[in-house]
This record gives sequence, structure tokens and C-alpha cells, in this order.
Amino acid sequence: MKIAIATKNSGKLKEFQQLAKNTNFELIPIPESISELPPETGKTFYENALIKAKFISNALEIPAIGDDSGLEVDALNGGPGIYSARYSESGEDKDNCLKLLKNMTGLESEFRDARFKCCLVGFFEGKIIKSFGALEGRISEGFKGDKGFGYDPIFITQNGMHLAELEKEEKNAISHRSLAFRELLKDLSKLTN
Ligand code: ITT
Repeated sequence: MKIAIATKNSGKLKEFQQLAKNTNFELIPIPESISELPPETGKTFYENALIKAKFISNALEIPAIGDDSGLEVDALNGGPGIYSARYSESGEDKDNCLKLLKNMTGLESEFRDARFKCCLVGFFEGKIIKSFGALEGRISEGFKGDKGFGYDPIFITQNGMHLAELEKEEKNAISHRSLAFRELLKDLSKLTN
């Protein structure tokens, strides 16, 4: 079964395609002709993931999955949260990381706790299914690693590695996105059987 992944983020797309290997689902990117997703006007990860999934499912007339995700930092009262992609002025991964490091300057490691959150919404012929995943860790004081995307170079997992040091299979074994995806697959399989 073909499912569109309602994202313009190539880092997310690669992770999904890896996650869907050995499943009955073929995850396809959105076509170049769709240059932008609608504005993320929701107040929660769920609302924004639904906006993306519904828009792409309606546009392509096939089922779609939307992913809204981000980083919640305790010292920033849960920010940047749903604003993670728009945290710095440019919205570029490197600038977002630099701004976060700057805003946490001088904080000792016990005050640097953070977690990635991911909400996935599947939109299937008008039916909505949703799932969530989280990955606990803390924000480092500098960049390390060249894999992954987004905030991966400044996020330290509970085994002490920066996420950007992990191979994609290693990240997928623990990530917020993979946890949410595995949950979604269970519901999806029920819907499609
Ligand atoms: P789409 O809306 O097109 O899917 P986006 O990058 O704008 O792409 P979001 O609005 O969900 O997606 O923003 C997610 C932000 O959180 C963005 O800055 C990502 O880099 C970051 N993020 C999410 N998952 C991440 C992960 O696994 N590793 C590192 N950063 C992540």
C-alpha cells in the first residue's frame, strides 16, 4: 500500500523510508509540484501533524502521514516545542542549534534536560489515527557528529552519545519518531486488514 509522507524535511523522510523497510507499506515523498505545506497554525504537535496529513492526502488522493516534532527543553519551559523549526530567524538547522546553545550558556548539565517529541497522524480515507513518541536526553555545550539532521548534533542521549554520532539504524532503534511510527503501524495494520 502506498502512503505519502507529508513532509518537506529530507531528514525525516530518510528515517521513515528506513523504518518502513520490511513492511507492507511503501512510503512516498510528496511531489516537487507541491512546493509548500500549509502554515502550521496549530497549538499542539497533533494539530500541526493533522494539518499536514490532511492536506497531502486530499491533494494526492492517497493516504498520508504527517509528522510534527520538536525539542522540549526544561530550562526553557518546554520550548522551543512546536516552534523548533522556526526557532532562529533563518530556520536553518545550524542557526537553530546555535541559538539554543546561546540561550543555555552557563547552565550546568543537571539543568540541560530535554526531550524530542514526535506526533504522527495518519489520514486514511477520512479516518484519523495518531501516535506519539519521546526520546529523553540533554542539550550538550557544543556540536558533535555529522549524521542525522536538525538538533541531532547538540542532543546527548542517555548513553552519552550525541544523536548525530549514531548510524541511522541506531537512531531508529531509540528515536521519538521510530517509537511513534511503530505505534502507528499497529493501528494502520488493523485499518487495512
Ligand atoms: P515538515 O513540516 O515539512 O515535516 P519541519 O522540519 O518544518 O518539516 P516540524 O515543523 O515538525 O518539521 O519541525 C520539527 C523541528 O524539530 C525541526 O527543526 C527539526 O529539525 C527538529 N527535529 C524533529 N525531529 C528531529 C530529530 O529526529 N532530530 C533532530 N531534530 C529534529
